[in-house]
Amino acid sequence: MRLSRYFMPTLKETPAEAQIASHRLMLRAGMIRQSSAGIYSWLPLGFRVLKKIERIVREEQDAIGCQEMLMPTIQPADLWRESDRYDDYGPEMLRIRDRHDREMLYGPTNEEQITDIFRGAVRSYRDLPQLLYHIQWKFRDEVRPRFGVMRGREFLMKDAYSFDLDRAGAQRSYNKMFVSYLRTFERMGLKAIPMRAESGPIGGDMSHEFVILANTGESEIACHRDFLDMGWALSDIDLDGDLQPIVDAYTAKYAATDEERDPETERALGDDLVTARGIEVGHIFYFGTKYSKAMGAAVNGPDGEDITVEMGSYGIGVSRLVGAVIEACHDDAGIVWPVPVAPFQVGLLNLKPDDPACTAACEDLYATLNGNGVEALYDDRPERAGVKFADMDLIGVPWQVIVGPRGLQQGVVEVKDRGTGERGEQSIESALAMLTG
Ligand code: 5CA
Repeated sequence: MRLSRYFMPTLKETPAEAQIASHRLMLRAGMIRQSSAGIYSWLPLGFRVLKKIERIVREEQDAIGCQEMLMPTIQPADLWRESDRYDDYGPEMLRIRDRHDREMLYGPTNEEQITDIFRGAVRSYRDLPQLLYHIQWKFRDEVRPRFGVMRGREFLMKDAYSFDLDRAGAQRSYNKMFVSYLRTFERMGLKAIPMRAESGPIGGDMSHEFVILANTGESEIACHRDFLDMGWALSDIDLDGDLQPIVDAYTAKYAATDEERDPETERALGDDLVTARGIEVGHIFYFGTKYSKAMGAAVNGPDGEDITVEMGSYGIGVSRLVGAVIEACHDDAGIVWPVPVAPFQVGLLNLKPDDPACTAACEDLYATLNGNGVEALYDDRPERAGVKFADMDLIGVPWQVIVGPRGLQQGVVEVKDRGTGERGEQSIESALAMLTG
């Protein structure tokens, strides 16, 4: 992508309404624009990151055999009356009437919708277990939408639902999701700690929140110090095997969100206790037959008897994660993207676009990077070098290749690692070998 053609409306001034780094940086880097309170448009740069995050989430859901589908954003109110949640949900639910005066709502989550689909389609215990998910926009009319995409009213969520014959099966589904979540967040360069959590309006008796530690987080948490430097080596796990030992290992030590904190355990931990703030990026629930019973979702068992299915639901805040990654990865100059979620891998800075040698070298580099599938953002604008450095630091592309006339005379370009700030001169060939390797 050529920056001269790219729609990336950066801001020099810090927007007054933004209180935390991620909100500030997303506005300044031209990633999002507010439409109304808690509702945002995703501009090209922000949308690229959203898609990268969505893709990692999707790959890790697929890896545990969870099947992707797509349910609508608008749901009929009657479904929510069946589960008794229509009145319970209160003013957070956006209620709509269609032209026939039918009561509809913009879905804040999809338990009712998926249970309705399941009960109409699945008859036999042989068809279980089932794991289904979708990645779809949700609406919750939050009292205090704030911090940009972190607490929005419209937000993108991955929500998955499991259907099992019995509690042991439901536990296996829960464990798959638990491990999948650890892997998902690790791939984004984040360390998300699984914490005992309250299950809230969703109900149920087993629930974990996945929380990233950050000073600007909205949740107050407490955990054992060991979580801070616990190794997260999860790539070689057999996802079809018994995952209970892994779940046990990650839940053996104390980690709890605010509502679940236990003063006695905390006293006993002494110096091993850490209290901190965090961002909830995922939340998983086992709720047994709460919805299946209310809505009549049962299958025929081996002896012809009716078995009400055991369910769980599993959410990831996909759009919130964009902000959460920035909270975890930024410095005074701007965003520092972890490579897997970076909007581009390489920023190519042409320091003198009116110099034919510089431009020829840049065009060559740009074509080679593109040809090797490396996503490059080429700053070919007729701007001062200082502006280019500041913008590229702000948008946080992991590698910068800086091309200027003086270096070129010696046959070298400068390569900067945005993460460490290290910069060094290299021949064009060795820079390319490193970036395309
Ligand atoms: N039905 C369940 C699981 S599918 C559910 O809705 N869980 S939730 O309420 O915890 O939401 C799942 C995730 O969505 C949260 O962990 C959080 O990361 C994200 N989320 C929730 N509310 C918002 C919001 N207002 N803005 C951005 N992300 C949100």
